Amino acid sequence: MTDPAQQFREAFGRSPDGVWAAPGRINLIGEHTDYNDGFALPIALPQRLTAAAGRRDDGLVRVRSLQFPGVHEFSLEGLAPGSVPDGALYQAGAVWALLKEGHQVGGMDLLVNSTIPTGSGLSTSAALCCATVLAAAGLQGFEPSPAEVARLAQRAENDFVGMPCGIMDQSAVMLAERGRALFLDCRSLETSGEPFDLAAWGLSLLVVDTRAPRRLVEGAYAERRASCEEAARLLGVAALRDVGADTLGAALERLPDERTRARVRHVVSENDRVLQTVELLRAGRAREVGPLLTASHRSLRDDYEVSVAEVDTAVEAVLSAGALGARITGGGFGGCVIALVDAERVDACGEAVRVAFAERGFGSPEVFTALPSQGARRLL
Ligand code: GAF
Repeated sequence: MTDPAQQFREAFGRSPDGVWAAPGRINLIGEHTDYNDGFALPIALPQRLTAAAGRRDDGLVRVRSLQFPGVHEFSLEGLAPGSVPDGALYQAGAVWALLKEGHQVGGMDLLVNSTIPTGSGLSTSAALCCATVLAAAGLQGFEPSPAEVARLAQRAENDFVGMPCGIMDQSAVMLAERGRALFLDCRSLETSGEPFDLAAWGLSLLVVDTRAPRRLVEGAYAERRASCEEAARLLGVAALRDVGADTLGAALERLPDERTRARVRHVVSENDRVLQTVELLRAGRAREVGPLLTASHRSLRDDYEVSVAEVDTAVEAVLSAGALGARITGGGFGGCVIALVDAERVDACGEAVRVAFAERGFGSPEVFTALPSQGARRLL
């Protein structure tokens, strides 16, 4: 990626006062558990977004992105949900969340550049919100803790953008460490860095960006969340986190319909799979994580109903080419598949996906390997 400060100079004709970077993420396991107060295990990607920012003294925020045309401008004065056009929505949400919580924010020019594939469910939006919170606060000489930035960025998406996401993506963006997976308890917000030394294990993490258009994402996501909250209410618990895998059978009997039972079955079994995965990683038994990934996929496909044909095709293709396990990652309805594979099977798995996609008449997928990378930080 070329120098973000130089790009800022070219865009705005002056030097930036600061530059921040925020990565994309993939979630190893623990999907649709975050808003159920459960567990997740994401890593940060090497692909990242940079935000170069320069102060303005007129209360305006001007945003340029090298991935999208045009300059988008909004005023700090009267900033409110619904008042900003799409081109600067996430940046405005981040600024709004800071203002709403009583922090000082000034006008700024902001240049965004990203190597995170957009529209692939790799959390460009969380990276953008986190980077903007960091930039807007940093220009005022204020450095919120990484966990605080994650919370503000989630608030921006929930209350400004209108996406009722949990806190997994923002936590991964802010708190992930190089070479480790981030074990996240979404109730206590406690985190720990877990061993994820793929090279030492002779393994690779393959990412298949199916490039399937992500359909119905926000409405269907909100519907899943509402149905989990309703199930928790019916079961008399604060959140589905409070239903243990050992009492799942009894809990399911108390639910009124098969669809709700399936949603609960996914969330409860997925939390259990995260805990099992963490135990295996700590014991250095990473290969045994494979079947848990595949079980997670089947659960997301059949019980949570967030998969699509392209994603299922990629999962089955890598498994038939010898992957140890594979699953959809992220919110679903399109997006990416991850697979845990022996390092020497990477090419064969990638080829198997390409062949399967060509046979089914799907567009070309993007296949790459990922190493766990560092969370967001200030570069300049
Ligand atoms: C999306 C959301 F933004 C996350 O909060 C999480 O719920 C995820 O879907 C599913 O695990 O990425």
